[in-house]
Amino acid sequence: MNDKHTNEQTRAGFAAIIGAPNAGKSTLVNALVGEKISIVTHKIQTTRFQVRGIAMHGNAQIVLVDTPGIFEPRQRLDRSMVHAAWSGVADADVIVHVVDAPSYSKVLRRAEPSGQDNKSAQDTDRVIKGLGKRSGERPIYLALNKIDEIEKEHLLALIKTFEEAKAYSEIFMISALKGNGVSKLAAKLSDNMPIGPYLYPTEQAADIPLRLMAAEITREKLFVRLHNELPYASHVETEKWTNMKNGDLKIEQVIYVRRKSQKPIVLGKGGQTIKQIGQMARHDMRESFGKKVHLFLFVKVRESWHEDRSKYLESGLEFDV
Ligand SMILES: Nc1nc2c(ncn2[C@@H]2O[C@H](COP(=O)(O)OP(=O)(O)OP(=O)(O)O)[C@@H](O)[C@H]2O)c(=O)[nH]1
Ligand SMILES: [Mg+2]
Repeated sequence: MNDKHTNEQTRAGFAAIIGAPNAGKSTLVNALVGEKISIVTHKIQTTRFQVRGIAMHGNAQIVLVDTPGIFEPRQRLDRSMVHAAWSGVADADVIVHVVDAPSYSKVLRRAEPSGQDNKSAQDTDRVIKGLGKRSGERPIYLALNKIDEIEKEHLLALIKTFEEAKAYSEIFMISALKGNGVSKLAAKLSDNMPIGPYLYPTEQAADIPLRLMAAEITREKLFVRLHNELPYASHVETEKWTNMKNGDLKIEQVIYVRRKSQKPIVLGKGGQTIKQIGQMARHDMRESFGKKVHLFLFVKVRESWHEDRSKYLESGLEFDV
């Protein structure tokens, strides 16, 4: 009796966040959750697998499914990432398509878009096409992101273009980074969650194993610290996780690179680079896990880690797609 009463009052469901690489999907998920649960970098293809963030909004629980960017896949890891992104859409109650508004606008206006802008616009068109096939009866919202970096007239022109396409239930203008428009979007998402009991404890912010989250934190620092020197050739694995007697955490991780020549890049002169990566990662881990962390990083060369089935499965990626 009591249960039924609760069910009528609460809402819970899934919102898939999709879009081209670098659109700001993970930034948006973090903003909606109110905590950093998904890693963010200035580089494309940061997110490699589905990460679930959990946001409470009034009496609604929104499970946000952050997905890898959708792009033209070439290699196995690419295919698995794009597959993971679309499968996030398959189970969702609502879909949010995030678009980098300044970048897309540049391409439409032919205002000297960069190669990356052009590529990103093609990826955005790929998402629009893919959504057309998969929408079903569900609402699809467009989130024009990074409005802190676009002029108003260009934004209005962009909205008009998308309105004419009639592909979206509603268009939102947001800055995931600064927070503009985020709560309005959250309200809309919560209204569209199906009525039902909560899917997670209300205080839980993420559904990702802690070992994996720790590996993601280190991968973010690796990307941030090494910029273009180590493009996607790395993978991080938490090998050992020890709860120490004094309450601290001991975390041992391996950074896999594909080539021998990449190992000294990660280590840096006199081990300086890996030391900095470790310091930054340890800082974030302390924030995320609420405990002092003793972090040990090792670098190993494994030419074919990206062809290793187990490395895919542990992060929930499918290998044979
Ligand atoms: N100016 C501005 N930058 C933003 C905004 N949202 C995200 N960014 C930046 O855009 C870059 C990419 O953000 P991410 O959240 O990693 O993008 P993503 O869509 O998750 O990227 P992938 O995981 O690679 O597909 C980062 O440098 C963010 O700081 C925004 O509202 N305004
Ligand atoms: Mg991401």
